[in-house]
Amino acid sequence: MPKQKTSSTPKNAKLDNLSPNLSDASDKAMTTDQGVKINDDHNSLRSGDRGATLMEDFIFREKMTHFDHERIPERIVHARGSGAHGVFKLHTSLAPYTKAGFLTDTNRETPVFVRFSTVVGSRGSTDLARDVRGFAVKFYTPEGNFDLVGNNIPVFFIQDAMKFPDLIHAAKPEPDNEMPQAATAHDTLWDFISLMPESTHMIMWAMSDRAIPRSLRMMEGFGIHTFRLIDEKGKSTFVKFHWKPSLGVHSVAWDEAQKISGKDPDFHRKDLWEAIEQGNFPQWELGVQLVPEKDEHKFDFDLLDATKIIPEELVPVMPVGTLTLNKNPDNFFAETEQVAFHPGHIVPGIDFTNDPLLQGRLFSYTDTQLSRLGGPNFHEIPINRPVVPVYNNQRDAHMRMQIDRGKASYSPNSIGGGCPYLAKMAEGGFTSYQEKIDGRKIRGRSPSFLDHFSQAILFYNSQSEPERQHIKDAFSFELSKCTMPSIRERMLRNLSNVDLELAAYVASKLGLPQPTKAMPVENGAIPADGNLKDYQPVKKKPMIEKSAALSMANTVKNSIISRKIAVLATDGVAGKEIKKLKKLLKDQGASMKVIGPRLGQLKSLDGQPIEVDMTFFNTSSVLHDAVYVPGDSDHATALLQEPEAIHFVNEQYRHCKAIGGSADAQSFFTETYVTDGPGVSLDGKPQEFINNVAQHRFWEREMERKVPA
Ligand code: HDE
Repeated sequence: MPKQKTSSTPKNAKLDNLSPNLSDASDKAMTTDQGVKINDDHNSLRSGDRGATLMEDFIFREKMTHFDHERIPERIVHARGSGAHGVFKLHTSLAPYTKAGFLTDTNRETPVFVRFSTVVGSRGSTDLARDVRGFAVKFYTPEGNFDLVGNNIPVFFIQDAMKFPDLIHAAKPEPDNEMPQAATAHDTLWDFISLMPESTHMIMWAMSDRAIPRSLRMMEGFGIHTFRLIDEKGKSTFVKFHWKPSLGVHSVAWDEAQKISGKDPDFHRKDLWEAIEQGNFPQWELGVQLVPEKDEHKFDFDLLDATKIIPEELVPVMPVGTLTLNKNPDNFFAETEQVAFHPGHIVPGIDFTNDPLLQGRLFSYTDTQLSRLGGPNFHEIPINRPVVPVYNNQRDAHMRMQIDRGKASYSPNSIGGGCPYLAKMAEGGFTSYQEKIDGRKIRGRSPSFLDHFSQAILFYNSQSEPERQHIKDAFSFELSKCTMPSIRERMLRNLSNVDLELAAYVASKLGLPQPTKAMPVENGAIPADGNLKDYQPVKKKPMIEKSAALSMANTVKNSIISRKIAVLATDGVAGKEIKKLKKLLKDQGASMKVIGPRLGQLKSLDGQPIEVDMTFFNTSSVLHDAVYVPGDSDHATALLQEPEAIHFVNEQYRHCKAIGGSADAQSFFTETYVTDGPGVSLDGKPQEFINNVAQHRFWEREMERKVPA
């Protein structure tokens, strides 16, 4: 048997804290877990050719035992994820506000590991579910690990962590039949949402296209909660963290998302992996919104309320550094699955606020790792290990890796010379911000948390016309899947407080009477003997009417980097045209795939063979960003023999993508729904086509013409 070369570790950006644990079996003999070389791994030990297997077969038993225990519990939420390594480079020092080295030292490159995730689905569920995306970043700093455990939506459904188990129980598949998987369009979720008016702002985002991203590389990220930055002197400044993607924020169409879920459930995961393999390293700018301590109460919302944003018009986002993802994990399980994030992993220079959602999270994340990763030593798993050594008196427990020397495992001690000693502040010892707190012990909510609609209204008012239509359609879709009329009606009452036209549209799709005025809502958060008045939602006049940053229509649209362009072809295609287009696209960072009736080569008009990358039967229009149909006219007519090619182009039209064609491919287009209009260039001008690709989508097309693809 020849020795097989296995894939070896890529040479770039190997993280120092992982390297002692990297394993590469190239040119190595197989061994047992005890290091004994194995001679036969295909046959178990048995008594004679046809006899029973022997208990003494330690090689079989070890292999099978390990296999039997391969799975660990998946995350309760955010089970489906994709990770990547990268680096964070600061360009603007925040030294006036914080002493955290990675936010003050512009010469530093901080290694990071990022995990993106969906929230509701199981580990094997589809990437394109309508859902919030997790955006969790672990910074391995010399002062210890800092985790920014955020989402791609800047607010959250609930204000108090106490309601999180309820929210998740409602969102997950229903308990009697475990359906539907990775979907919110069902009774229990909307039952809960309709009884929790505080969720209205977030549900507007979740029903918007933000919940169906084109790519994990094209999403914003948000720390959501207000945190604190702490400077050398102990002064605190409130901060919200933002990630802004260099490729802009883009989404797919809902019909497309549902089809991708069937055609390629790994669509996002694959997209991230391939971009990194191809050297199209995804990038984000880290931005901060800073609010001086004295301005804490200057807004018409509470900074501690996680259902609110600080509009960028009130406090601009200051870009401070760049995150670049440049290396795929070597092993999904060891890294992406075992990584343990925690909003409580902070470093000197950063501190918490009293946001009741954040406060609850500070308990939950360590607790969940105990059952998910099997004990309190999960920080020793290579992906979780800080890049600095760890010294303390924590000892023992499952799977302890560190071998602590000496007799002293307590403090104070004299036997160990008092070590590990306590670090003074001047040498980086963490001290908590000394916030003054003076209050009664209560279960309750501050009246400053009771405005549940103003920012939902602000969000809706800030959307472009097509974005609003998508929100209307999403509510109509989701609520139509609820079987209980009372849930739909209650939800309409909440929507009537956001926008009457929105509520009326959804009502019309649900066959319900259209609300003509804002209707009273039910608030399930009212305690049994609580003061009802205190818990009624209040509506304030928002400080601004619209915020440009909330609409994806205003995002970056200047690049075709990493876009996937389909070229439909069959025998007789104009080969030179394809090659020219391929070069043009490649020069501008996009990739082109020839899609034909079979794998192998096509005979081109000019005699040059054209390699087919994908076929009409193994790919789909929804997996490509744009389509081009080359000439000449005979080829275009021949292509009409492929019904999948016609469907391909119609579907691209329906999903509002750029469509290009050779001037002599007209005969093909006459048999499709594609004639002219925004994003359609059929006169063989490749640069015009490329400019259209950079625009991402032409949503206005949906308003004009419906295509039954
Ligand atoms: Fe999480 N969340 N969460 N969450 N969360 C978890 O921790 C929790 C919340 C977020 O890629 C769990 O390791 C509570 C907000 C991300 O590994 C768990 C509350 C935000 C990830 C948990 C929240 C998040 C998690 C499950 C309400 C955005 C995935 C497995 C107070 C700011 C991290 C785990 C990864 C994961 C609890 C709300 C983001 C159970 C109690 C708000 C990105 O500990």
